Amino acid sequence: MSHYYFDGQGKAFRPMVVLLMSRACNFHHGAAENSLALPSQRRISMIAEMIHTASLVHDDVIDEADTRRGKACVSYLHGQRKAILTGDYILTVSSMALAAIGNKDVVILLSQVIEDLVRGEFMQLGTKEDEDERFAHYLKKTFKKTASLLAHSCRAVAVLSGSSKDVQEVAYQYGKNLGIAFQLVDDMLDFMSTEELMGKPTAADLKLGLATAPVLFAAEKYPELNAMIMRRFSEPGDVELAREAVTKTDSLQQARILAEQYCREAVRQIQQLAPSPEREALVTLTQKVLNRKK
Ligand code: GRG
Repeated sequence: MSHYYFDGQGKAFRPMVVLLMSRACNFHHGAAENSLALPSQRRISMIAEMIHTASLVHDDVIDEADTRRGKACVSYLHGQRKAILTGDYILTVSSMALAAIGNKDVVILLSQVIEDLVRGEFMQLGTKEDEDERFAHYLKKTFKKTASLLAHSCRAVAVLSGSSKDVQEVAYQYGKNLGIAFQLVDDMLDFMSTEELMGKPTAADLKLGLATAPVLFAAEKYPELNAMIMRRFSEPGDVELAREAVTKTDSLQQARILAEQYCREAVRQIQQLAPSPEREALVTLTQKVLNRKK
């Protein structure tokens, strides 16, 4: 069961970012001749994907999902108890791999990710009563659920490259901004994409009671959405009305503009490193995140 998702069908976005960041930092730190990722940095890239995969397995239990990556999810096939243990097992093996690197600072960074993932998931279970606090709550949740893993893994490989605190901060800020943009696009795609392409049902967030950026923007024009957000779209017709409000307004465009702002900041950060093919790839990646369809 723990091997089930390691079949090459995921996008492997996190390991790709971590490996590029490793090489960009190594290059910046003076390894111009040979900026290949170190074995410890390669391990971080694998650990990042393992933590991500463990959280997906648990997420599908929480959401009672049927499908993931276009196939039946572990909890659907084997039941919730085995899925929880499978997620625990993947997380355990990733922790063993992390400890084996033997760097205390890196252990602290990646442990923070696990705390953030759980806290982010808890934040998602609640809805802020005060409408003015909802967007800030959403962005904080987004950082914890999605961006923290990229931010902390990028910082970890910068630490392993022997980089200065300033470069470590650049790596962290790149991962954080790219991660928030990635989730904003994910939330847009939930309204735009087809089930076939995403490998999971569309408008899934609304059906789960979640108000993401597009709905929060739409609520500025249609204040009647606020009552639906508060009751987590639980009454008949709520999901359809919210979906309609998103289509009738420019809220998807607003979400895109916000994602673009985060990508611009990611680019501004990474451009502080010495120019290298990997640094350029990290710049290009921000465009790919904005234009992705799945
Ligand atoms: C067991 C570590 C652990 C955590 C438990 C359930 C939970 C707490 C956290 C859930 C976090 C979660 C599922 C965040 C969503 C992040 C996200 C954008 C997933 C989709 O990522 P993609 O598009 O997926 O990169 P692929 O399938 O390509 O890997």
